[in-house]
Amino acid sequence: MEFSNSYELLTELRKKELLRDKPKYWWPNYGSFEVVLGAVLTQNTKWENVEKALENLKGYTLEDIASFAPEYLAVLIKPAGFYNQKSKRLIMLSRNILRDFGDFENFQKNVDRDWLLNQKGIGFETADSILCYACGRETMVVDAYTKRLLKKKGYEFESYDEMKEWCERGVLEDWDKLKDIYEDDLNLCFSRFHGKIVEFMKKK
Ligand code: 39A
Repeated sequence: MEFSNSYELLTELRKKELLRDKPKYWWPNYGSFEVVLGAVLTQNTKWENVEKALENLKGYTLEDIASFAPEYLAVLIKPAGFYNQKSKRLIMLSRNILRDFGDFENFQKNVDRDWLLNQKGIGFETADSILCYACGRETMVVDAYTKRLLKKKGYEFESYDEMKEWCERGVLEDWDKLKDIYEDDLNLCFSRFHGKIVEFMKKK
């Protein structure tokens, strides 16, 4: 695979039909509170373990998680690892969402990256996952898969944000060629681009 900017990388990945059987925005249950849970649970573990934990959380709302005892939530999310730490962080995050935004819909509309980065245990990748896949914002997630793929092709970056900007820049510069494919929806394009990178690297 040869590319000299992120538009060319996306074009190469599109030929591989990596998301054929996946949801439209790739992340399951896009636009829901479950995405927030998944974004925290996927830290330092495989997605397949996150799926097991999410299965145990099916039907629980933001309000439920905020009211759980840490020991109870820890048992439910055990498959995702680091369960005591993740349990406390998810409860605190849920309580802070309710305190500062009142409900999940208001959180989706009004949260920003700084608010997320100020929450315990939320770094750049988790914050951007929540913004992109739970809140529908025009921002791209990059991760260890992205870093590994780009490094193999000779691209190395000083920071998370530099790599993210490289991924976003090529798409924005050639948006006239992409906008019809992605229904004039930049969030859809960034969602699928990240998803394609992950699915491509998982097959390697
Ligand atoms: N690593 C991952 C994933 N692998 C994933 N899916 C597959 C669906 N998600 C949503 C997040 N991180």
